[in-house]
Amino acid sequence: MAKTAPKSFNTKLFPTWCPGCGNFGVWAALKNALSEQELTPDKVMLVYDIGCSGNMADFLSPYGIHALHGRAIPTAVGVHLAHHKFPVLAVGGDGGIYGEGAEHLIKAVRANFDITVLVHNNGLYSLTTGQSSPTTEKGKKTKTTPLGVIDLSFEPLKTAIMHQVGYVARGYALDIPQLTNLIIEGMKHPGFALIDVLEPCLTFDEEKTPLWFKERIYQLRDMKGLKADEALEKLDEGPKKLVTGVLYRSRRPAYHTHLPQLKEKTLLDQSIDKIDIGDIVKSFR
Ligand SMILES: Cc1ncc(C[n+]2csc(CCOP(=O)(O)OP(=O)(O)O)c2C)c(N)n1
Ligand code: SF4
Repeated sequence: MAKTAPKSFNTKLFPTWCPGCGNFGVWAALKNALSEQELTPDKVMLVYDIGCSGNMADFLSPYGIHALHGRAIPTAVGVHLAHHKFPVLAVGGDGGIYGEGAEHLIKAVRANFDITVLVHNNGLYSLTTGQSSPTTEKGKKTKTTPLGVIDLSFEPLKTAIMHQVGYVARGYALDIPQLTNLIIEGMKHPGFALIDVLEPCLTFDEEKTPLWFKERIYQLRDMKGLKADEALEKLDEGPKKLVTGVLYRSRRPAYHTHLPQLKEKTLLDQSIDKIDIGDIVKSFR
Protein backbone atom coordinates (compact mmCIF):
# COMPACT_ATOMS: atom_id res chain seq x y z
CA MET A 1 0.00 0.00 0.00
CA ALA A 2 1.24 3.51 -0.79
CA LYS A 3 2.20 5.75 2.08
CA THR A 4 -0.24 8.45 3.12
CA ALA A 5 1.59 11.78 2.94
CA PRO A 6 2.18 13.36 6.37
CA LYS A 7 0.07 16.36 5.40
CA SER A 8 -2.92 14.04 4.86
CA PHE A 9 -3.16 13.82 8.66
CA ASN A 10 -3.80 17.58 8.89
CA THR A 11 -7.20 19.06 9.55
CA LYS A 12 -8.40 22.33 8.09
CA LEU A 13 -7.14 24.17 11.17
CA PHE A 14 -3.58 25.44 11.48
CA PRO A 15 -2.15 25.13 15.02
CA THR A 16 -2.71 28.06 17.34
CA TRP A 17 0.53 27.40 19.29
CA CYS A 18 2.96 30.30 19.87
CA PRO A 19 5.57 30.73 17.11
CA GLY A 20 8.55 28.47 17.84
CA CYS A 21 6.63 26.21 20.24
CA GLY A 22 8.07 22.68 20.52
CA ASN A 23 4.59 21.28 19.91
CA PHE A 24 5.08 21.95 16.19
CA GLY A 25 8.00 19.49 16.16
CA VAL A 26 6.02 16.75 17.92
CA TRP A 27 3.11 17.35 15.55
CA ALA A 28 5.40 16.96 12.52
CA ALA A 29 7.19 13.87 13.88
CA LEU A 30 3.92 12.15 14.75
CA LYS A 31 2.54 12.69 11.23
CA ASN A 32 5.80 11.41 9.73
CA ALA A 33 5.70 8.32 11.96
CA LEU A 34 2.11 7.48 10.95
CA SER A 35 2.95 8.00 7.30
CA GLU A 36 6.12 5.85 7.45
CA GLN A 37 4.11 2.98 8.95
CA GLU A 38 1.61 3.26 6.08
CA LEU A 39 -1.19 4.04 8.51
CA THR A 40 -4.21 6.04 7.42
CA PRO A 41 -6.44 8.25 9.60
CA ASP A 42 -8.91 5.36 10.07
CA LYS A 43 -6.23 2.90 11.19
CA VAL A 44 -4.98 4.56 14.36
CA MET A 45 -6.53 6.05 17.50
CA LEU A 46 -5.08 9.12 19.19
CA VAL A 47 -6.18 10.06 22.70
CA TYR A 48 -5.28 13.59 23.79
CA ASP A 49 -4.89 15.06 27.25
CA ILE A 50 -5.77 18.69 28.04
CA GLY A 51 -3.21 21.45 27.51
CA CYS A 52 -1.35 23.21 24.72
CA SER A 53 -0.11 19.71 23.79
CA GLY A 54 -3.60 18.19 23.93
CA ASN A 55 -4.90 20.91 21.63
CA MET A 56 -3.27 18.82 18.90
CA ALA A 57 -6.68 17.09 18.87
CA ASP A 58 -7.86 19.92 16.63
CA PHE A 59 -4.91 19.67 14.25
CA LEU A 60 -4.77 15.93 13.45
CA SER A 61 -7.36 14.01 11.48
CA PRO A 62 -7.16 10.37 12.75
CA TYR A 63 -9.76 8.88 15.05
CA GLY A 64 -9.35 10.72 18.33
CA ILE A 65 -10.72 11.38 21.78
CA HIS A 66 -9.95 14.60 23.66
CA ALA A 67 -9.97 13.25 27.21
CA LEU A 68 -9.99 15.07 30.55
CA HIS A 69 -6.82 16.55 32.04
CA GLY A 70 -4.67 13.70 33.35
CA ARG A 71 -6.98 11.06 31.88
CA ALA A 72 -5.49 10.38 28.44
CA ILE A 73 -3.81 7.16 29.61
CA PRO A 74 -6.87 5.41 31.12
CA THR A 75 -8.96 6.46 28.10
CA ALA A 76 -6.31 5.04 25.75
CA VAL A 77 -6.15 1.84 27.81
CA GLY A 78 -9.93 1.45 27.50
CA VAL A 79 -9.73 1.77 23.72
CA HIS A 80 -6.79 -0.63 23.60
CA LEU A 81 -8.48 -3.34 25.68
CA ALA A 82 -11.62 -3.09 23.55
CA HIS A 83 -9.58 -3.56 20.37
CA HIS A 84 -6.08 -4.71 21.21
CA LYS A 85 -5.12 -5.09 17.54
CA PHE A 86 -5.60 -1.39 16.83
CA PRO A 87 -2.67 1.01 17.43
CA VAL A 88 -3.42 3.50 20.20
CA LEU A 89 -1.38 6.51 21.23
CA ALA A 90 -1.91 8.93 24.11
CA VAL A 91 -0.58 12.47 23.71
CA GLY A 92 -0.29 14.96 26.58
CA GLY A 93 1.84 17.28 28.65
CA ASP A 94 3.96 16.71 31.75
CA GLY A 95 1.28 18.38 33.89
CA GLY A 96 -1.44 15.99 32.74
CA ILE A 97 0.50 12.75 32.39
CA TYR A 98 3.08 13.10 35.18
CA GLY A 99 0.97 15.28 37.53
CA GLU A 100 -2.79 14.93 37.54
CA GLY A 101 -2.62 11.57 35.78
CA ALA A 102 0.36 10.15 37.67
CA GLU A 103 -1.57 7.27 39.20
CA HIS A 104 -2.72 6.22 35.74
CA LEU A 105 0.86 6.30 34.50
CA ILE A 106 1.97 4.10 37.40
CA LYS A 107 -0.81 1.59 36.71
CA ALA A 108 0.07 1.51 32.99
CA VAL A 109 3.75 1.05 33.75
CA ARG A 110 3.03 -1.81 36.16
CA ALA A 111 0.62 -3.44 33.72
CA ASN A 112 2.72 -2.90 30.58
CA PHE A 113 -0.34 -2.10 28.45
CA ASP A 114 0.50 -2.16 24.75
CA ILE A 115 -0.03 1.55 24.03
CA THR A 116 2.35 4.39 23.15
CA VAL A 117 2.44 7.52 25.29
CA LEU A 118 3.98 10.71 23.96
CA VAL A 119 4.64 13.36 26.60
CA HIS A 120 5.38 16.96 25.60
CA ASN A 121 7.65 17.64 28.55
CA ASN A 122 8.16 21.40 28.78
CA GLY A 123 8.43 21.33 32.57
CA LEU A 124 5.40 23.58 33.03
CA TYR A 125 1.62 23.72 33.02
CA SER A 126 1.65 25.93 29.95
CA LEU A 127 -1.96 26.32 28.82
CA THR A 128 -2.76 27.74 32.26
CA THR A 129 0.18 30.16 31.82
CA GLY A 130 3.24 28.62 33.38
CA GLN A 131 2.74 27.03 36.79
CA SER A 132 5.31 24.47 38.00
CA SER A 133 4.75 20.83 37.07
CA PRO A 134 6.21 17.60 38.49
CA THR A 135 9.17 17.87 36.09
CA THR A 136 10.05 21.49 36.89
CA GLU A 137 13.53 21.29 38.34
CA LYS A 138 14.29 22.03 41.99
CA GLY A 139 15.01 25.70 42.58
CA LYS A 140 13.22 27.01 39.48
CA LYS A 141 11.08 30.10 39.91
CA THR A 142 7.65 29.93 38.33
CA LYS A 143 4.33 31.67 38.91
CA THR A 144 3.42 29.19 41.64
CA THR A 145 6.94 28.95 43.09
CA PRO A 146 8.21 32.56 43.30
CA LEU A 147 11.01 31.50 45.67
CA GLY A 148 11.91 28.42 43.64
CA VAL A 149 10.61 24.82 43.55
CA ILE A 150 11.31 23.02 46.82
CA ASP A 151 10.43 19.46 45.72
CA LEU A 152 12.71 17.10 43.83
CA SER A 153 11.42 16.56 40.30
CA PHE A 154 9.55 13.41 39.38
CA GLU A 155 11.55 10.96 37.26
CA PRO A 156 9.06 9.26 34.92
CA LEU A 157 11.67 7.57 32.73
CA LYS A 158 13.42 6.04 35.72
CA THR A 159 10.06 4.87 37.08
CA ALA A 160 9.28 3.19 33.76
CA ILE A 161 12.70 1.56 33.49
CA MET A 162 12.55 0.29 37.07
CA HIS A 163 9.22 -1.37 36.26
CA GLN A 164 10.60 -3.01 33.11
CA VAL A 165 8.10 -1.50 30.68
CA GLY A 166 8.42 -2.45 27.04
CA TYR A 167 10.08 0.66 25.65
CA VAL A 168 11.46 3.86 27.16
CA ALA A 169 12.81 6.71 25.04
CA ARG A 170 13.53 10.40 25.21
CA GLY A 171 13.35 12.73 22.21
CA TYR A 172 13.71 16.42 21.56
CA ALA A 173 10.87 18.30 19.91
CA LEU A 174 13.14 20.16 17.51
CA ASP A 175 14.91 17.01 16.26
CA ILE A 176 12.07 15.80 14.06
CA PRO A 177 13.93 12.96 12.23
CA GLN A 178 15.07 11.36 15.50
CA LEU A 179 11.66 11.82 17.13
CA THR A 180 9.97 10.27 14.08
CA ASN A 181 12.11 7.14 14.50
CA LEU A 182 11.53 7.00 18.25
CA ILE A 183 7.75 7.07 17.70
CA ILE A 184 7.87 4.38 15.01
CA GLU A 185 9.99 2.10 17.21
CA GLY A 186 7.75 2.74 20.22
CA MET A 187 4.61 1.88 18.29
CA LYS A 188 6.18 -1.30 16.94
CA HIS A 189 7.46 -2.49 20.32
CA PRO A 190 5.01 -4.84 22.08
CA GLY A 191 4.19 -3.43 25.52
CA PHE A 192 4.00 0.01 27.04
CA ALA A 193 6.06 2.65 25.21
CA LEU A 194 6.85 5.86 27.07
CA ILE A 195 8.37 8.59 24.89
CA ASP A 196 9.27 11.69 26.86
CA VAL A 197 9.84 14.67 24.57
CA LEU A 198 11.94 17.56 25.87
CA GLU A 199 10.58 20.77 24.48
CA PRO A 200 10.94 24.51 24.89
CA CYS A 201 7.96 26.63 25.94
CA LEU A 202 9.31 29.95 24.71
CA THR A 203 6.44 31.94 26.20
CA PHE A 204 6.69 30.83 29.83
CA ASP A 205 10.28 29.60 30.18
CA GLU A 206 12.87 32.16 29.15
CA GLU A 207 15.76 30.00 30.36
CA LYS A 208 15.22 26.80 28.39
CA THR A 209 15.62 28.14 24.87
CA PRO A 210 16.58 26.00 21.85
CA LEU A 211 20.19 27.15 22.50
CA TRP A 212 19.99 25.89 26.12
CA PHE A 213 18.88 22.48 24.81
CA LYS A 214 21.44 22.46 21.98
CA GLU A 215 24.29 22.87 24.47
CA ARG A 216 23.14 19.86 26.50
CA ILE A 217 21.46 17.31 24.25
CA TYR A 218 23.22 14.33 22.75
CA GLN A 219 21.92 11.24 20.96
CA LEU A 220 22.26 7.51 21.50
CA ARG A 221 22.51 6.23 17.92
CA ASP A 222 21.89 2.57 18.72
CA MET A 223 18.14 1.88 18.80
CA LYS A 224 18.53 -1.37 20.81
CA GLY A 225 18.33 0.35 24.20
CA LEU A 226 20.69 0.15 27.19
CA LYS A 227 20.78 -2.11 30.22
CA ALA A 228 18.60 -0.69 33.00
CA ASP A 229 21.50 0.45 35.20
CA GLU A 230 23.28 2.11 32.26
CA ALA A 231 20.10 3.93 31.26
CA LEU A 232 19.57 5.16 34.83
CA GLU A 233 23.15 6.45 34.92
CA LYS A 234 22.66 8.36 31.66
CA LEU A 235 19.54 10.01 33.06
CA ASP A 236 21.54 11.11 36.12
CA GLU A 237 23.76 13.25 33.85
CA GLY A 238 20.94 15.83 33.56
CA PRO A 239 20.57 18.75 33.40
CA LYS A 240 24.22 19.28 32.41
CA LYS A 241 23.95 16.63 29.70
CA LEU A 242 20.62 15.43 28.34
CA VAL A 243 20.58 12.02 26.74
CA THR A 244 18.08 11.32 23.94
CA GLY A 245 17.30 8.11 22.04
CA VAL A 246 16.07 4.64 23.00
CA LEU A 247 17.05 4.20 26.64
CA TYR A 248 15.61 0.82 27.45
CA ARG A 249 13.62 -2.11 26.07
CA SER A 250 12.23 -5.18 27.78
CA ARG A 251 10.53 -8.32 26.55
CA ARG A 252 8.01 -8.39 29.40
CA PRO A 253 4.72 -9.65 27.89
CA ALA A 254 2.06 -6.96 27.50
CA TYR A 255 -0.97 -7.00 29.82
CA HIS A 256 -3.52 -8.20 27.25
CA THR A 257 -1.49 -11.32 26.44
CA HIS A 258 -2.35 -12.61 29.94
CA LEU A 259 -6.10 -12.41 29.30
CA PRO A 260 -7.48 -15.73 27.99
CA GLN A 261 -10.67 -13.99 26.81
CA LEU A 262 -8.63 -11.97 24.30
CA LYS A 263 -6.67 -14.93 22.88
CA GLU A 264 -8.84 -15.40 19.81
CA LYS A 265 -10.89 -12.30 19.25
CA THR A 266 -10.86 -8.68 20.32
CA LEU A 267 -13.58 -7.64 22.77
CA LEU A 268 -15.22 -5.69 19.97
CA ASP A 269 -15.53 -8.86 17.90
CA GLN A 270 -17.16 -10.81 20.70
CA SER A 271 -20.89 -10.93 21.18
CA ILE A 272 -22.25 -10.49 24.70
CA ASP A 273 -25.78 -11.58 23.73
CA LYS A 274 -25.41 -15.10 25.10
CA ILE A 275 -23.72 -14.20 28.38
CA ASP A 276 -26.11 -14.54 31.32
CA ILE A 277 -25.18 -12.09 34.07
CA GLY A 278 -28.36 -12.79 36.08
CA ASP A 279 -26.51 -14.52 38.94
CA ILE A 280 -24.01 -11.69 39.28
CA VAL A 281 -26.81 -9.11 39.42
CA LYS A 282 -28.63 -11.21 42.08
CA SER A 283 -25.47 -11.37 44.20
CA PHE A 284 -25.63 -7.58 44.66
CA ARG A 285 -29.22 -7.58 45.92
C1 LIG B 1 -9.20 18.06 35.87
C2 LIG B 1 -8.64 19.37 35.42
N1 LIG B 1 -7.73 20.01 36.19
C3 LIG B 1 -7.20 21.19 35.78
C4 LIG B 1 -7.55 21.73 34.58
C5 LIG B 1 -6.96 23.06 34.15
N2 LIG B 1 -5.88 22.89 33.19
C6 LIG B 1 -6.12 22.94 31.88
S1 LIG B 1 -4.73 22.83 30.97
C7 LIG B 1 -3.80 22.73 32.35
C8 LIG B 1 -2.29 22.67 32.26
C9 LIG B 1 -1.78 21.75 31.24
O1 LIG B 1 -0.42 21.53 31.44
P1 LIG B 1 0.27 20.28 30.77
O2 LIG B 1 -0.53 19.08 31.01
O3 LIG B 1 1.69 20.24 31.19
O4 LIG B 1 0.16 20.62 29.21
P2 LIG B 1 0.80 21.84 28.39
O5 LIG B 1 -0.23 22.93 28.39
O6 LIG B 1 2.07 22.27 29.08
O7 LIG B 1 1.02 21.25 27.05
C10 LIG B 1 -4.58 22.76 33.51
C11 LIG B 1 -4.06 22.69 34.89
C12 LIG B 1 -8.46 21.02 33.78
N3 LIG B 1 -8.80 21.45 32.56
N4 LIG B 1 -9.00 19.86 34.23
S1 SF4 C 1 2.40 28.60 25.93
FE1 SF4 C 1 4.28 27.41 25.60
S2 SF4 C 1 3.56 25.27 25.24
FE2 SF4 C 1 1.80 26.66 24.98
S3 SF4 C 1 1.74 27.10 22.77
FE3 SF4 C 1 2.91 28.76 23.73
S4 SF4 C 1 5.07 28.08 23.61
FE4 SF4 C 1 3.76 26.30 23.25
